[in-house]
Amino acid sequence: MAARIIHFTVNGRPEQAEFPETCPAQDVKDLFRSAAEAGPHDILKLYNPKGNIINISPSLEPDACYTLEVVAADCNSEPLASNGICEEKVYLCDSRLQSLERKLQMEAGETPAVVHEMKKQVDSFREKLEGVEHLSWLGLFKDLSDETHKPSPFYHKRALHKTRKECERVREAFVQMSSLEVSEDVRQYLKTPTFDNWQWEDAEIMVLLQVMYTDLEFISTFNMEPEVLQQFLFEVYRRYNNIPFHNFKHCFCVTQMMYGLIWLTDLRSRMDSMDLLIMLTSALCHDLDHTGYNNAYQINARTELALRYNDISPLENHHCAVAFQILEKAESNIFRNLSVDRYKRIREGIIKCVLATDMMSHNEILIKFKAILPTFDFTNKEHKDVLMMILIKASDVSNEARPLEVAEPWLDCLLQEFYNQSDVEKLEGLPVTPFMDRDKVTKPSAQAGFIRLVLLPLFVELANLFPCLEQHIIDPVRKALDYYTEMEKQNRPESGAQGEDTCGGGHSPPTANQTAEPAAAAQ
Ligand code: BYE
Ligand code: ZN
Repeated sequence: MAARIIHFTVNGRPEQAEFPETCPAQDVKDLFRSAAEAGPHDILKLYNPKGNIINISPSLEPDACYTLEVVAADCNSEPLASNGICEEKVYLCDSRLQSLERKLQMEAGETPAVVHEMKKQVDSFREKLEGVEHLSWLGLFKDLSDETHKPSPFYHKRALHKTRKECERVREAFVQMSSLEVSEDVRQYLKTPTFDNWQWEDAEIMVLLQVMYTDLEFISTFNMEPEVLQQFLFEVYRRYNNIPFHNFKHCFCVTQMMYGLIWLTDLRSRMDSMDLLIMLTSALCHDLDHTGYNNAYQINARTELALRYNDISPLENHHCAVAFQILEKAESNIFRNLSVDRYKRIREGIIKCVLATDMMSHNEILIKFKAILPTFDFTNKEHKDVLMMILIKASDVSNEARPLEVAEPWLDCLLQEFYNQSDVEKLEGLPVTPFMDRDKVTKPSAQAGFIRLVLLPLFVELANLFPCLEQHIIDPVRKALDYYTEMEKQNRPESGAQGEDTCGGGHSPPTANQTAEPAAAAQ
């Protein structure tokens, strides 16, 4: 069978095709398509030496020299010029190849790995959102209720405040109970750090707070009227929000630890009752109207509080301001029978104590305390001020000094509040606080780090001044450290195995930055 050889150039490159004379026209076309490296959707143009477009067919002349051109089906691509090699042509060719590659990738259904990874992260975040009730307005929350929520810029403030009904119920129960005598056993138990807050209802807790004011003889010493104290306690109860951690029960625990420390260290024999009144009332008020989002969030989200307080301890300033709003009302002003001078001193003391609970100033206060320890003098006002700040700070973070059954649920509550914040930070595109990120923090490693780096150094200094705390506070805290260190080991995959990196590397102690508020709270 006679073969025909046709000469042509494609992209300036000389080529020759060979096919039998009886070859079907389609085969010849396919042959030219291959020579031009053209895709199935590309258009081929064949020019004869005169420059006219002709059909690609078996009857092409062997002696002539043809020119083949490829036109991309993609109308954005320009046809390739046919004569000579120049930079422009190479560029066009390259961009055509890229567009072809993209098309091929899409047609072949090949999704790049990075897209897979992003999809996984989006799916997992959606799953998390589906479980967050207060974000239900997003339409993702998996709940049977058919209530429709509208998007609101204040969604994180939803269902935060106590309802009127809830408050009335607790107030009635409290007023009824407050006339009952609290047994001597309970009064003694209330003075110990082993006290279990989880056994008591809110109204009962208010009675216990009343017992503290009574047994420290504040009512008689400061001429407090029982109804005013009750109204004050009720207002305090009312202004703590329904959030996982910084709620009324936390306020009670901190106040109860302060009360316990006063008795354990026999502070009544070393400080005057004004100072004790300042400390107990500060503890009671120290987290008023906390919304469950820390200072870093307030500042990054430019909340009303951050704007009002110019980013300076917005939360603590707010807690304190709410306390004095309550005290501004005569019916709930427990200091209303005190002289102006005494009220001034109390106000100054409460402000100092509540602002000291901002963990941003943790190191500063601890350093001051260490410096005065060797010459500590209970008659020195500056020394006393630092001690009062250290005592409220210690009470505030003292959960781990309590029995394990009491302390562990508190840690779960705190992590719930932290995780919620980081979820909202992700949703709002704000910087995510690392120790609050549920993808980065594990309970045992975070808490072991916190105990080692924050709790023990604080309590050890305090025990230098009050040696009895070694037994009542430091021992249980060390037990908790062992407990979480052991849990951390159990959680950790066998050494050598590839495991999740948790909170700054499970094998080395996490840095204070990742586990504690002091450094991490910095923006
Ligand atoms: C502190 C600052 C703000 C609010 F994740 C609460 F490991 C706290 F960092 N408190 N209060 C008690 C705590 C505790 N923080 C931690 N453990 C506590 O027992 C550490 C955190 C769980 C984390 Cl410091
Ligand atoms: Zn607190």
